[in-house]
Amino acid sequence: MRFLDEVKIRVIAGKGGNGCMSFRREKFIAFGGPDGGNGGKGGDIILEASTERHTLMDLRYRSIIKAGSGQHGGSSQLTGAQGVDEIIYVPVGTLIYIDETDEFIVDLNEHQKRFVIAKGGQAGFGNAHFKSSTNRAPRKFTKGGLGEEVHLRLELRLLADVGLLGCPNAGKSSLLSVFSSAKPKIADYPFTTLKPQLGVVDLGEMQSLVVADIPGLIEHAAEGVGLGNQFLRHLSRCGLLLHLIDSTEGVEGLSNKIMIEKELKEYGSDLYQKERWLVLTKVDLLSAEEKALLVKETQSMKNVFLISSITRDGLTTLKNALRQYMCSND
Ligand SMILES: Nc1nc2c(ncn2[C@@H]2O[C@H](COP(=O)(O)OP(=O)(O)OP(=O)(O)O)[C@@H](O)[C@H]2O)c(=O)[nH]1
Ligand SMILES: [Mg+2]
Repeated sequence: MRFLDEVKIRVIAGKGGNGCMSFRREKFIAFGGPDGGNGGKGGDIILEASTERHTLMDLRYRSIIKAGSGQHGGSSQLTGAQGVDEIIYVPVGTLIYIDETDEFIVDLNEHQKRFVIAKGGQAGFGNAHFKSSTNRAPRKFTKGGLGEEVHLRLELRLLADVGLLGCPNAGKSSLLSVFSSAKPKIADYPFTTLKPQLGVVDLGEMQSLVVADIPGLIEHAAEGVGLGNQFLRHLSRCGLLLHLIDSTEGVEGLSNKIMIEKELKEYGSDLYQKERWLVLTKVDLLSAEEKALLVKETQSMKNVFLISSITRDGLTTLKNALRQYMCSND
């Protein structure tokens, strides 16, 4: 299944029901008077965030979404029923934009947060409404208004505290799998991860944090190469990025670091400016000398961690640092 994190839809709120033109006809009453009822208001289009949705996938097949129309008014002052509202459920973290202008409208960043994106048309008035002391038999009535119509772009940005960043095969998903109860796919070929995944890391003492694992990045990702930069947006809400580098790559690993930093810069200053820690993975594959050399090389750098998701080496140290980071950012 494809992960869909951007979708365009057209929403049309319901039409208002027309007012009715009618006069009371009763056997022994000569002039019964106007009794045409008002129409019902058209249904609204409402967007609502839900933790039960994880992608925008189901909206892909619903490019036009309409709310119910209000019913017309009837005689005997009968008011038409209101049109049924249409509620569109989206994942928590969905941003709503007007497609044509790219105007940002709302960030549905909390479960059950709602927003009326298109209002239903107003109800028409029946002729009874226009009755006055000077006009006792109005023939006037109004039609219901059209519902609002909007073209929207919905963009999903995952809500995570910490984002994992790195080249394909760096060991991102492996770290997520030992850190959290998430079960991402892990394999020794690049681009195993095709869609972002979240995992909750238990830090103890009632504390937890959400980690986002995104597909691997390669050179020119910011211009759309590989799986492109579409997934970088999911890191935009993370406070901290863990930059994972395969420690067995040696010097080449360092050039990958520079490459990824370049991609971040090109994607936008926001990501580049985020706090970033260096995590050297797969240290179980290094000889004692190689490991010692790596420690020496990175000695002067701040926030460097050497880990192995297989032997669990260094994981406690990393977790403790994350706990401290979360406490200081509370
Ligand atoms: N020996 C060893 N192998 C590891 C370790 N971490 C990951 N691997 C292996 O490295 C390969 C890639 O791991 P993944 O976790 O799938 O890497 P990824 O960064 O998620 O890769 P993409 O999803 O393709 O971007 C797999 O074969 C893992 O078993 C580790 O700490 N030690
Ligand atoms: Mg992966």
